[in-house]
Formats: sequence, C-alpha cells, structure tokens
Amino acid sequence: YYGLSAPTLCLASREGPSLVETEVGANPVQIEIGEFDEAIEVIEDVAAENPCLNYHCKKGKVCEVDESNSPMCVCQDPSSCPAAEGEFEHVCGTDNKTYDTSCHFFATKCTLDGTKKGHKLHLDYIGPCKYIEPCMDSELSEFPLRMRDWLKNVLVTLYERDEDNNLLTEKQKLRVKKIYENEKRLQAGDHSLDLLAHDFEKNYNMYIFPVHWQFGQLDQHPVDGYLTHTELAPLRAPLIPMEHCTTRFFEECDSDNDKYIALEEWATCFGIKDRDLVKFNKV
Ligand SMILES: [Ca+2]
Ligand SMILES: [Ca+2]
Repeated sequence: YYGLSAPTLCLASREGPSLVETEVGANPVQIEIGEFDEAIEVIEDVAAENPCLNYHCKKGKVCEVDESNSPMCVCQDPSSCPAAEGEFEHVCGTDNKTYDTSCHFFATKCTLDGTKKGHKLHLDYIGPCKYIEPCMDSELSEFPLRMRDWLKNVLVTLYERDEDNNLLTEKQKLRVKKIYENEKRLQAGDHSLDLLAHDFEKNYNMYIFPVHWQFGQLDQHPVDGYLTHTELAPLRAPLIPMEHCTTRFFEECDSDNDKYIALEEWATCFGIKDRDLVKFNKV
C-alpha cells in the first residue's frame, strides 16, 4: 500500500480553526500549517476590555494578564488541553512518546523551553508512536518517484477543483494548466515504479513545477529558500505513518547536514536539476 497513490484533498481554509482532522490519506499539503507553527507569535490590536482578547500566543502557550493588566504568553498546562476524541488526534514526538493531542505536545514542549531536551523535541508524526520499519536503500530510491507523481496529481486536482478557492495564484494556474492539458500526462493511478521512472525521464518538464510549488508552500516562516524542521512538518508529519522512508528521505535531502533543506537540496533529492528549479524564482 502506497500512501502517496491517492491524493484526497482537504480544502480547508488556512485561516480557519487550527484543529484539523488529519485522516490517513488526507492531503498533507493542505493540512493547516498553523497546527505546526512553533515559532510565530502574532500580536493584533489589544481589546480594551480583555487584554487577552485577540492576543495570540504560539502553540503551547496561552495568554494571561499580568499585574499591570498587560497580556503575556505563558506555557499552557497540558492538563488544560481538550482530551483527544480519538486515536487520530494522537501525535508522536521525536522523543518517541505518544501525546494525546498536538496541544498536549506543544504545551509539554513549552515547559521544556530553553533546555537541550526542549530544543531537540519536535512533533515527529501524526498518530500514536508505532514501529516504523527501517527504510532500505532500494526503497529510498523509490520514494521520490511516487512523491513527484503524487505532487503532480495534487496540483492537477487542485486546479480542477479550484474555482473560487484561490488556492493557486493566476500565474500558478497557468503553469498547472499546461500540465493539465498535456495529452502525454500520466493519469493518476497506481503505476509501477518502472513506468514512473520512465515517465519522469520522458516528461521531465511536467515534474519541475510541482516540486517547486511544494517547496514554496512550505517555505513560509520565513520565506527564505530554506525549510526548517517546523516548516517541513505539515508535509512530513502526516506522511511518516504511511511512508516509512519519509524520515530518511528528508534527512538525506539535507545533504550538507545543516538542519535546513535549501531549495537546491530539495531540487536535487527530487531529481530536478537545480537550475530548472531556481529559475522559477526569477520569472
Ligand atoms: Ca523558510
Ligand atoms: Ca542543508
């Protein structure tokens, strides 16, 4: 079973409530990035009556008012998190511990702020911790084949369904239109690895934009051409339980081992020549 073979789109608004039901098979691309934001603290107009109204704290923190009636963010007590409604809400941390919900995870991480343990702790994947079989070299080389095909299908599906959703910009729509209308396009389905490899070779140009697009979707905090662990999480976390090579793939994608995946590294690990990817930034 390949988790990447059937893109099921969840067209949730990014602005919406941050609780997302991440079903297995849901499109990780559309899982709200906010769920994984560890680093963003947005402060909006402070309402006069309740200083904490409209005062946003990052995940794992809640707003409290200090002696001078100023709002401040403090670590949330994990026991104040709503209980999980099912196993699907559990998350597995990089400490290999299952947390009831992502709220429990981020609240716990907050209490470890400033410690080495806290620095190393990340949300690893969605769902309870489980045994993930080691990824063999041969399997690792299959991963980008399916991933590229899947990314292309996700984009085409977005294009087909995107009427008023504005999930794609006009410029992006034009690019996907070219792929969508290409008669040689491999239709979505379960394809053999041989066919995927052959198609990538033959229709290489169709795969460039989807790979670039996915990078841009993730590279948001900040937009700098590098993906942090947190930025990668919306793609990585739901994928790991379905694709056991995910962790190894993204680890090795960071070829200079600086903990960031640069656009050039991203291009290379998806088999795209980096000059083909970088040119999108200039157009
Ligand atoms: Ca970034
Ligand atoms: Ca790197």
